[in-house]
Amino acid sequence: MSKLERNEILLLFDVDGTLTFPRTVIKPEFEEFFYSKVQPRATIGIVGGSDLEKMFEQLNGKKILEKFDFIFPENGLVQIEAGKEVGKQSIQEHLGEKTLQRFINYVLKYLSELELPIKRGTFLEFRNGMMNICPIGRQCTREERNMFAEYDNQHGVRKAMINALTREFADVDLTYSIGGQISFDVFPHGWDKTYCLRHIEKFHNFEEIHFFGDKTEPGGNDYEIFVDPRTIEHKVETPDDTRRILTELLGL
Ligand code: M1P
Repeated sequence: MSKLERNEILLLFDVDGTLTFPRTVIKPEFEEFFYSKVQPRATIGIVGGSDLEKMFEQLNGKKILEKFDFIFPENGLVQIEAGKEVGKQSIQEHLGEKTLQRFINYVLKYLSELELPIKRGTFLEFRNGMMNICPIGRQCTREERNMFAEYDNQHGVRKAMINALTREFADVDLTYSIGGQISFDVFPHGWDKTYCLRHIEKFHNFEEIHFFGDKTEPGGNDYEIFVDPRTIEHKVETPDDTRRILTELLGL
């Protein structure tokens, strides 16, 4: 059981699969446990692949800006501390418009030639520090999402597309990771979830930084921060695992 003071220990959490079930809202019992028991005992932060809007949707709105000491949307390419945005990265500045368009055009062409059981809208979501590519389209319903996730498990649609992009853009500083059910994220090398540690190290000095995540295998978007020597890693499958580990860690 940790004996550290609140300001000496940082707990960093992935969102999907760790605080919530995939792309769903946090359960009220878990939220109550988290804010009443965990938050008083440790500095807390979230580091998700999603953008801030999706974090609001999944964690019950803007109150997270007050509740969490750190919020790191888009792997920490956007940095929010004590409710205020303190920094962000820009993928278009990093790649330049010419390379960016070469990439986007290839993605659109690839997707236009891809046959799937169904397709909806919003195939490429352009964010601050990354792009999110979704073969079925982000506008699908929950049933359609679950159906595609199953189809992708069997047919490896996302893996095949990542392989094609890796080959085609071997000359470009880009890497790919699967963080959710239906899409994958694209960003420059090193702009994975370890990016948030750059901000933490620069301004803070915690005795221990713990990371909780589910997509910890190579290619998953928790992998790099999970194996990073600066974090103490906790692999979870569901929010119930997160709760169990927190109870042990903090002696709740
Ligand atoms: O937070 C994990 C992932 O959540 C979403 O993935 P999907 O819609 O595929 O379930 C996306 O926001 C993705 O960027 C993110 O990594």
